[in-house]
Amino acid sequence: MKGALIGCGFFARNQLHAWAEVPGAEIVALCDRDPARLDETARAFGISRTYADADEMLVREDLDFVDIATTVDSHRPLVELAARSGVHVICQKPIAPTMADARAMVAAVAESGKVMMVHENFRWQSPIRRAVEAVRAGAIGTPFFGRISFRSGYDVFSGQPYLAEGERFIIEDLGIHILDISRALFGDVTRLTATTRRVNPRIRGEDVATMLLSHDSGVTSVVDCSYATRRSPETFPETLLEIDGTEGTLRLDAGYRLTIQRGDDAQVEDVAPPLLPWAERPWHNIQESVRTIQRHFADCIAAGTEPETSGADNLKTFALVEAAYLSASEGRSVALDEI
Ligand code: NAD
Ligand code: 89Y
Repeated sequence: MKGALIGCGFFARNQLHAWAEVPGAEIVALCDRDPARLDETARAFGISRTYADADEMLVREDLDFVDIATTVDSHRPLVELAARSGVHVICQKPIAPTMADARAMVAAVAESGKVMMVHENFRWQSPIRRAVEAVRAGAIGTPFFGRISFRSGYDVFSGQPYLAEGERFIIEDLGIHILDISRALFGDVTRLTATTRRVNPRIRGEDVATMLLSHDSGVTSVVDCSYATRRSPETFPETLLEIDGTEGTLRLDAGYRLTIQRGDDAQVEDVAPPLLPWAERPWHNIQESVRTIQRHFADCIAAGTEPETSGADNLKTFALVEAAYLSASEGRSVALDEI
């Protein structure tokens, strides 16, 4: 499959490195409206076909898919362009600024008959995947409680300065991943309650969020995230898990240590992700998941199947984001069918 990447910024280089390791897919063109970033990326990855304008690129290039790695405001126009052009599309999270935009994007691609996947990669991190598979296989019986926790003091603003500027921050940027992990573990959600705080005075949005979720399956989960937590060890970008089931417990602790306890028997496993040759600590966990999700996209297109993290599936994760902001602003519990 021939693809083009749109948006040559901070995160795109991970996607480009990963595409080079996806069998059957190749990035043949790049697009960015910033000429310096476009040129630098083209040189770094040896891709000579470059465009400042995505419409022009889709007219001139013969593509099978586009990979959208721009920030959220451009996602809807670019996904709709991909749909009009009849190509498969991967779009970075968060899918859109609003639920109405997100629904329109998914509908546009569905109408075109092509595949849409959201680059919702945290559930594809290998330590998380190991935990999801164990829970789905019944390793701890039927789960009834889960805590999915991401707490850090890592400076994300130096690489992604726009994160300090938006009215929304941690739920839209990071909580979205953690909420998606909760869905991957326990299924869809009926009700959510959230509180938010801003601790860092130099940013506009909230940097702490605590969410309580009731899942259709009967599980109650606590999803908490913070970029205002200074502690040792600094665990960025690890998501920690604590899950109780009818037959045992599962914990994913700091340092990628997975413990599955059934009765008195506790099995401890080191599930640290590999350090790919182009990756760097501490981002290697996220970087490996980029390769995994992109391989999943290519495999689904080849097999004619729907990606696990399809656009349609991601509407349910994005609805949790919207419900969390609504709950926090109105100080009440929100039913998901209100969103
Ligand atoms: P960035 O601002 O560094 O890069 C975005 C690039 O897109 C810029 O170079 C900009 O010029 C270009 N661009 C914007 N609109 C365009 C358009 N219409 N046409 C062509 N080029 C356009 O942003 P980033 O930090 O790389 O983040 C990009 C996306 O990736 C965001 O949605 C962010 O949330 C997401 N992200 C995901 C992860 C993850 O783990 N999944 C991690 C970091 C960032
Ligand atoms: O943008 C965010 C993401 O998706 O993963 C981590 C991050 O880069 C900073 O919170």
